[in-house]
Amino acid sequence: GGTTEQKRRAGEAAAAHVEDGMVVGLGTGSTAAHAIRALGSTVDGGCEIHGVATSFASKMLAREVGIPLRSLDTVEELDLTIDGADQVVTETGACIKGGGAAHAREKIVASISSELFIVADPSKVTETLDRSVPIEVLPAARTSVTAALTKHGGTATLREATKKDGPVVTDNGNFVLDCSFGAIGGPRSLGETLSSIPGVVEHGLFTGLATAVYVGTAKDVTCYEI
Ligand code: DER
Repeated sequence: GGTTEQKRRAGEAAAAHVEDGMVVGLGTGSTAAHAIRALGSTVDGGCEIHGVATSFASKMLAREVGIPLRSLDTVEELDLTIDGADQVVTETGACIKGGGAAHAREKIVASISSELFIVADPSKVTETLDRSVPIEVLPAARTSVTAALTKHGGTATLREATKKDGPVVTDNGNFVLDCSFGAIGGPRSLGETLSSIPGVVEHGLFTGLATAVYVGTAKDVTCYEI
């Protein structure tokens, strides 16, 4: 993965676009965390915004840095969401998310935001998505979904927790399958296939959502408008 400096530059560059009065989606992960911390300083400076968290993690960090929060079920639309990615194609904004198992709520928040700024370090940038795709599933459907994914050429593994016995359990109480498909030529159509499998709550292919990608380097930031 990237360095703290690269992540910080990406997060802070995206956060700089937040204006007074905005409702801002607060992404999950270490890169989005830099944006959340930057927004905490903006709020300290008198900027009046409301944040909508995408996970317990981002909610707790937002509280820590003093960003007033709205719960997702109280908003119909947001001005801007800032979130990270596990892999991103800077030309199209297509990305794989879900490394933090927060992609179900992240996608809801992103889908009702006017703008979605993906923040990343260079290690996340690729020409073709080829990482495994995180798929949140109802626990009861883990076996049936695994079988369906195999039929679609995927190889799925249940995401085991490290500091808890048994599988990772998402903030929504579900399991995560990490499914590799090799190089993904058509992320939108693969995403539609994954969404059609009964028991799939949400997959980590984000297409047609990002409006900009901020890639932080050691010295500066590159912004790719989508
Ligand atoms: O879980 C997620 O979607 C996160 O955004 C993740 O993909 C990126 O986390 P990172 O910024 O810590 O690499």
